[in-house]
Amino acid sequence: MTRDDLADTLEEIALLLELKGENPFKIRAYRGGAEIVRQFSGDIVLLAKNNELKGIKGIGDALQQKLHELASTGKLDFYENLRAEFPETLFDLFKIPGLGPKKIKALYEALAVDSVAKLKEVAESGEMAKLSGFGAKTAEKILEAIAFRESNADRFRLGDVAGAVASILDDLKAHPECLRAEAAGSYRRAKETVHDIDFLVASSKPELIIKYFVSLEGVQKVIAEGATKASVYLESGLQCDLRVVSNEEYVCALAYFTGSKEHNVVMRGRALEQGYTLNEYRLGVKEGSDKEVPPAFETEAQLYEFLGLEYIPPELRENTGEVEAAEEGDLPRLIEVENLRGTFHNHTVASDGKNTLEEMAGAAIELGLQYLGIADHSKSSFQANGLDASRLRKQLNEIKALNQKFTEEGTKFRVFAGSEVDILKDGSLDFDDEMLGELDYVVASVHNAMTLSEKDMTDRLIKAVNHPSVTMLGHLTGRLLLRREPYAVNIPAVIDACAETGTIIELNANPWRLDMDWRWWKLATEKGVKCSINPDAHSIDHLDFLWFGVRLARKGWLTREDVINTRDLTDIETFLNVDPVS
Ligand code: DGT
Ligand code: CA
Ligand code: ZN
Repeated sequence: MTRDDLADTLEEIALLLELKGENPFKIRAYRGGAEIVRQFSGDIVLLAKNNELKGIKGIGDALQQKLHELASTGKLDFYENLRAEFPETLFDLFKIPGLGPKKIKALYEALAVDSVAKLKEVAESGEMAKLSGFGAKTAEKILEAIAFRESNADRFRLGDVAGAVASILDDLKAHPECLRAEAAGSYRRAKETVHDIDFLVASSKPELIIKYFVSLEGVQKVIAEGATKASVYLESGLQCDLRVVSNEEYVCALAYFTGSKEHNVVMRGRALEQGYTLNEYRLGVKEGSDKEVPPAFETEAQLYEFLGLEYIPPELRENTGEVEAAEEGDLPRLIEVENLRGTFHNHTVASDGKNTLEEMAGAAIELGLQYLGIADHSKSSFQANGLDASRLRKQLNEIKALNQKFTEEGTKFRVFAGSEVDILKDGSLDFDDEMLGELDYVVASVHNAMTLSEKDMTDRLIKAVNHPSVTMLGHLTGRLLLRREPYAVNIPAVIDACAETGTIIELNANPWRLDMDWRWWKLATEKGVKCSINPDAHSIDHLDFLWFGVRLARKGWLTREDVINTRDLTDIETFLNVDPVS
């Protein structure tokens, strides 16, 4: 049970009570409770577990008891019973963007919509458009959302599966008969979303490894189990395949199952040209060729070298020019997580973060970073408790005092005072120039009016980029992976504007975003635009998102030099044109 689990459950209860037409006060109590659980600064899960919620404003007796039951047993009878009053398919409606509780309630009552299939039907037939509060446009939007959902079915965000993958990999490696193991496929290539996980193990006892794999904790269902292959579902619904090969076959199998398919096709063609065949088991001699059988490879680097190529890191294996570059010895030296020295774009309790300034700084110090940029929301993001100028000035003073303290105690660490300032609909910024001028740096982001035309959105972003105070653009396209499409924007035009003005583009490392998309970074760096890998952390745990950011930066061919927050504190002070703390 996490904080989000608790809050989500309360929110769902509120919705179900609403569908039942229950007392609005009761509904509001649950919804308010969910919000309090999300915002609470202490360890709410532990307090709930220990039944110590008494005295927390907004959480009455009934809610206390339910949160306790949920946190201590992982279940809540009240909720289960409530859920059972509705068809299971109804709950899929909650995941359709643009369909809030009010609309669900209206559809459910007027048209008996209790599944996505039924929703689609009434949207297509025109029945929905006739309902009050709906219309042709809403129906169209909902159909789009359904199509988006269908095209993303059975995919998972990299960040949502990484924990499970690492744990299975650890388990596999711990088996005494496992010689080597890796998670190959799109996961190893750091795709932002993956369909399934392709595990590969080298062993001379495949049957033991297979038995062990299908009985691992976390495996919910075995789909197939053979002598050297198995497929299972985890509790999350994620499919995991395992292949066991001999140690001699391992390197070719790893290269094959890492893919991508397109990269493999090119590699196979290259092998053929040189008189060899390459498949999932080995590099062999082509019929009629006078080449000798090569020795088994110990590493992928040897395989690439044998074919006259530099080692191609998995993230680059998408057939977007990596083989040609490897042939010329022109591959970039990709950034590594150890290269990071700091990070910008982090939130605190002042807006919608969960940890204080001091806690965030402390966690960054723990990670070995030299600086942390704070960028809480600005006032127009009222839903995120954005700061107005006076609250922001107060925060500036707190940051100043904290930096002073670090200097006095000899801690080589600095907090940079920034803001994630809203780019308003017309491209102007949410603070006046005087306020912006007091900041060390500015992240400018779009948080509302996301349905502008491509031209208007592009003009809006370019106007912000041209503001002299804007250091970097935050989450360029606003996408939420598997949830919300990027808004319409001409990315090359924005990249050009950033190149002209020296504006940095953020690689937002939150696994829901991973925005700007990896496919654009080559263009950006060709134009000389720098990247900042930012976790957009809303709690100390989120600083770990940097790991995903680096993986996606590598996928975008970025080097240490391309990424601004690999610079050390002194360099970054010069870059931002701020005086060192004296
Ligand atoms: P995913 O699972 O959709 O996120 O993407 P991948 O790349 O992990 O694809 P998957 O799981 O179907 O296959 C894993 C790798 O195996 C793939 O990247 C390349 C290799 N592979 C699979 N099927 C074929 C094929 O028909 N031809 C070739 N050349 N390679 C294949
Ligand atoms: Ca896969
Ligand atoms: Zn933001």
